[in-house]
Amino acid sequence: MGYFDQISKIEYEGSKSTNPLSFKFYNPDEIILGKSMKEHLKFSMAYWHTFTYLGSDQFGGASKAHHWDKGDEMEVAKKRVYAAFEFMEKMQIPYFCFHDADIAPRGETLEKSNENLDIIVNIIKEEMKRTGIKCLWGTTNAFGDAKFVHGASTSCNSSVFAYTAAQIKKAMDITMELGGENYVFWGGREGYETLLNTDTKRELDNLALLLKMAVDYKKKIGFKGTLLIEPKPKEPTKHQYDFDSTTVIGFLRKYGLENEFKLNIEANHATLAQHTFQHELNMCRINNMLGSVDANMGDCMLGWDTDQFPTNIYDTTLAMYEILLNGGLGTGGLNFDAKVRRGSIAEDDLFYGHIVGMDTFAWGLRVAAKLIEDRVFIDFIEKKNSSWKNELDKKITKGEIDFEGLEKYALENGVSENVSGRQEMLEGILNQYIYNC
Ligand code: XUL
Ligand code: CO
Repeated sequence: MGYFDQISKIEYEGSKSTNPLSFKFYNPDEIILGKSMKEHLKFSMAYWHTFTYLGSDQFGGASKAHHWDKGDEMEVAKKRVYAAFEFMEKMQIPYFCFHDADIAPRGETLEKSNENLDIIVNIIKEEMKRTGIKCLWGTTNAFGDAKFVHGASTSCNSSVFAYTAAQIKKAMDITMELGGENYVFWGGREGYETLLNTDTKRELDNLALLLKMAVDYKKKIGFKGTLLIEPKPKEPTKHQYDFDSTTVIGFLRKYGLENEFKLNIEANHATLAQHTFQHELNMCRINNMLGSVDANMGDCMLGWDTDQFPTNIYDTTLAMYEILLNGGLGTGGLNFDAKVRRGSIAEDDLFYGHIVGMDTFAWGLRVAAKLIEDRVFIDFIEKKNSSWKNELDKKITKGEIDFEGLEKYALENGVSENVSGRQEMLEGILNQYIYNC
């Protein structure tokens, strides 16, 4: 007997299907630009939102009572593994991501917490073997517990720095044991509330020190996965140090860590930083730093991280556009860091959330591939920049001309005519591709 006996495997039925428990656009084996949809998209389930989050918010407690959540903490943790793998199998989701604290209860001591982790990791390993489902990435939760009140690696308390390192060490060990393809750093408490009590220089130096130690440890144990940093501008702290992609890239370069890390870009974090999802992906792509994606969306009426399932086709199209131009995500994938709403209390709501997310990305992939095949924006951008293909261009880009030379050029030639940016025309074409694909 399983935990979702009332639901059978979700299959592709096409866009006209009236069966809500089917894929309308996600057709895993369909080939797009020479690769199957499932290879392009590498979907992953976030363990925390799907199997640990029970609906609590600032104003109320749990709203969801999952029927497998019965027994003591360890029994619940074990049952959740079986429920999670059955869910992923039925959803055709080939990967999962986890925090240490999602999969096993914390014990009274670090030793006890690690013991609990080892027990659950063994069960997860068996389920991975049985199903062929893989681990996209693991991480540690160094933000929830009271000890992280002043930060984790950025804490003013050096014993908290040590504890953080110990948690990361164990989380990296188990991620490696589970064959994880990446390891993520999201600094939930690595930031500040006020500069009146914060030594930002020391905190940033310490964050870099911790990351350096993590790189050393990765090499020592032979972990082959990619290390990823996940930017977020605020929440839970007022200002998070890993504010957005360009801040993180600058930080990594300052401390000589740019070749050791890539970035995990989350859609809702991008919009909290007042950027589009596409902007963040684009900044990573042009810096060769795009590692993986936390696929979700926010609510533009709200100023916090609502972590909703992605349903906006415009955003997924432009996200997949950047991902395709990047040549894919390498070891990364599309992790649904998304939760069904507090009021979505039925167990099958977990399916509807993932179905709409997978379908929206699948359609986005299809549109993005066509936009690239037809070179719609590529050719336009090339044409717009065509003035950079003359003699002046060569001198500027090769550093063969200085201010005096440029002044001479300006005095002799003035400025040639500008071309139109044609934004509205391009937006119309984008809509046309979305409708017709
Ligand atoms: C928080 C968030 C995290 C990270 C992993 O906003 O996105 O869940 O993805 O710690
Ligand atoms: Co995330």
